Amino acid sequence: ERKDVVVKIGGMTCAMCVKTVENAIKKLSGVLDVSVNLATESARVSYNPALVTIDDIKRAVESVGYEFLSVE
Ligand code: 9UX
Repeated sequence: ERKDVVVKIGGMTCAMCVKTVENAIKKLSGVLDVSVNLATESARVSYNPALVTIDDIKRAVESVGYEFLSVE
């Protein structure tokens, strides 16, 4: 199973921020694909909902110091 969400993220201001957030989300097993966009301050995440929850993604973002604002 595969689910796609777009998550609004606060606090990213440079390309390194983007990489940090991308890597944090990628580390979760069950995440299939991540693409973080600085201009729109968001991350598109494809994941297996049997293995990963939105709350896991939230914790991953917050653990590296950024804000999880909303899920679209
Ligand atoms: Mo994006 Mo942070 O720089 O020191 S990684 S602002």
